[in-house]
Amino acid sequence: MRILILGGDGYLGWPTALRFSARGHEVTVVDNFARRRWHNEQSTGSLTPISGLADRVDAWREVSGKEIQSFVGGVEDGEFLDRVVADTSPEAVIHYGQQASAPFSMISRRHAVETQHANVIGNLNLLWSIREHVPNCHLIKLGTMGEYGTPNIDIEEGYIEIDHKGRKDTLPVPKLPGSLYHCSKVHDSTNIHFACRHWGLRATDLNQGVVYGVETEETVQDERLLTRFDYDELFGTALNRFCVQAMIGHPLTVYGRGGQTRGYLNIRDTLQCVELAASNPADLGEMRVYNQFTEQFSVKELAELVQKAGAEVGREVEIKSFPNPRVELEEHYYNATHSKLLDLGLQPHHLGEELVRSMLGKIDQYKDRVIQRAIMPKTSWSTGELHGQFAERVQSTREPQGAPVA
Ligand code: USQ
Repeated sequence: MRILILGGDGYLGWPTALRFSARGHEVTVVDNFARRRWHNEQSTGSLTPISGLADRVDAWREVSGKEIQSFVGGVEDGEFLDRVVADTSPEAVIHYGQQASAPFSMISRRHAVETQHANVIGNLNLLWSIREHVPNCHLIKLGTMGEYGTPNIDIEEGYIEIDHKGRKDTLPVPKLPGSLYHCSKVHDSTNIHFACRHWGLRATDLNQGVVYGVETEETVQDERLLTRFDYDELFGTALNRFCVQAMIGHPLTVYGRGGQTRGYLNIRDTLQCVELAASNPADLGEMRVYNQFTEQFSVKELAELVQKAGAEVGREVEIKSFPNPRVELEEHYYNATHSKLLDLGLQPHHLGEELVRSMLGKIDQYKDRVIQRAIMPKTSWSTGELHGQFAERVQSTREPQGAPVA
């Protein structure tokens, strides 16, 4: 299959490119190195020493004998993207090429605008390029579980049957995004749904949970193939951050009460899910939605898991509650359906002490590269005195109504 991967230099994009190339697909990657630039702006970086894209591509050729084609440019540039899509004529486009950090989108107006411009306009450009050049192509779009937020009812996979005043319809699940980044993904879903309904395009929106892990089958084959691993307050995600904190003797940064529950998955399972979506394309005119995660955890549960695994490798790990920089529910009901990828054959890697121990071992190799200043959160969802009162009000008006946290 001819596969175009947007964001092919990133944490997930690069290992995805390797996976499809290893399986014999014709892979092209596009990236504008925005993540590397955003790290430079903050004087932070990947824990793992990552090569430049051209060096990675050369290393992969040496290791596997396979070629990955690459283009440098941004999806926000519609003419550039149009040329790439016309030249490569992909059968599937996997779109990771977005600003993926919730805290980044909340730093300032500039960061919010940059996020929504990169994400919403980039995705819109892509929809037009597919429509113009490859209308049969399957768009595989990385969405997020955070589009749904934390409603006090079960979360369905994209659509919900609603019975209202005696009439029924199946409609997109209502969305409650928790950051301006998450809002951008909601806007993308609306635009993709429109393009499928009105232009007959085909798409799979993969509403992914929080990803953790350092390695995949292909990246372990050569140090030059390593993918990036972020642990800073902006781009690092909960479990990855906790593992780094454990290895450098920093207290685990649980925000607030730690009851925040999300869906999580291993980076190896991201690759499986994307492969399953690509080999089972949506129908023309259809926007499928898959909830892409394998297990639910609260932040507190993750911290306790890292503490236990740390003890097994001789580390005394402290768990500490820090004032929550975000406005979010810290105790809530959470039960999200996630059966469609399992039905297609997903074999989850479950998170346990053994897996965390292996992450800690890998992180230990690079712990001297950790920039301590990058760990503590500095980005507040809102500012000023009102923040605390508002966050409290959010919490008290939306306490769970008797239902247990699943
Ligand atoms: N959290 C802590 N301490 C930390 C970091 C995070 O308590 O040091 C808490 C957050 O407050 C939040 C939860 O952990 O309640 C998850 O935060 P996160 O930073 O791991 O993930 P999030 O900001 O939600 O975003 C990440 C990815 C994003 C993806 C999303 C999936 O950066 O690209 O879309 O996970 S989901 O969470 O399902 O929306």
